[in-house]
Amino acid sequence: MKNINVERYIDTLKKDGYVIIRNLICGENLKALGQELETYFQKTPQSEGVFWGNNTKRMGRIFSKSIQSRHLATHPVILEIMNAILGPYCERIQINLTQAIQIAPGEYEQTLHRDDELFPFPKAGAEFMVNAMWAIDDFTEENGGTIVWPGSHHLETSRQAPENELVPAIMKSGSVLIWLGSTQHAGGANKTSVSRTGLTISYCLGWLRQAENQYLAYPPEVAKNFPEQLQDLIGYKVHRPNLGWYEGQEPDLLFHDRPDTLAAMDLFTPELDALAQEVVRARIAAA
Ligand SMILES: O=C(O)CCC(=O)C(=O)O
Ligand SMILES: [Fe+2]
Repeated sequence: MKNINVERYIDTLKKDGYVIIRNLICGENLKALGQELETYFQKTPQSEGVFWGNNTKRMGRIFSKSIQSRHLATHPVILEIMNAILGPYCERIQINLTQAIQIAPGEYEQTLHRDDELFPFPKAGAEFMVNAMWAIDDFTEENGGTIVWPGSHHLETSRQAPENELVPAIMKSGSVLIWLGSTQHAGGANKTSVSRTGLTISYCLGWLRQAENQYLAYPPEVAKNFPEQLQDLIGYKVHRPNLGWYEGQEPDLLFHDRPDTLAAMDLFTPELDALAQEVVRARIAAA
């Protein structure tokens, strides 16, 4: 792997609300990824609606459609960045959604938005989600490269930005654009004669509802074949304390067994566990 100064990317992401990491994947892996996605794009109808676009194809459930995408989701550089931004607000981060996006010639510029508008709750300075957009094709100003409003994560939500403040994320195939859920951005208009393909892998705080229902996208009989790190990110691990259990236990037990009844267990953080034990000890001592 390239020697990458991740700290520098994290600093830029916090300051500008977005960052581009150039050429993070290349060669055979990149080619295979493009081919895996293209096979499904050929069968996928156009999306519908003014936000998702009528001249765009969008498909989810990407970890089932592309083996390469599983490596991208757990890329150590990406996870270090995601954990740096989201880690302070949760016990573990999780996948929010996967969406491959193919913007066809003639598509209009998308409405400016913040992706974290999904979560209608005051954010109090916290980040709730962060997106990674992998460029499958080169992203240019003309072909629908994502448009970002730098610094907008500090501003009020607006559907319009001063024209000279919008920046197209120009990047070569194999690069990745990362932006905060609070950064205002949009898919660009495609003014060329060929489509632009990108793959979004979005991450969020482990205690939120995921935009793409991960347990329906990857039920246990599917997810059991994924690498363990990806299984955990999808959500087959409890967010401690006690969020997301199956019969009071870790949901990844379903990869091996499906017992009819189970003992419910405390699924606490070590700190909470120690505190709970301390309370009981003190009660016993006082009795
Ligand atoms: O396709 C893109 O470049 C970005 C799309 C986007 O921001 C979205 O659909 O939320
Ligand atoms: Fe978006």
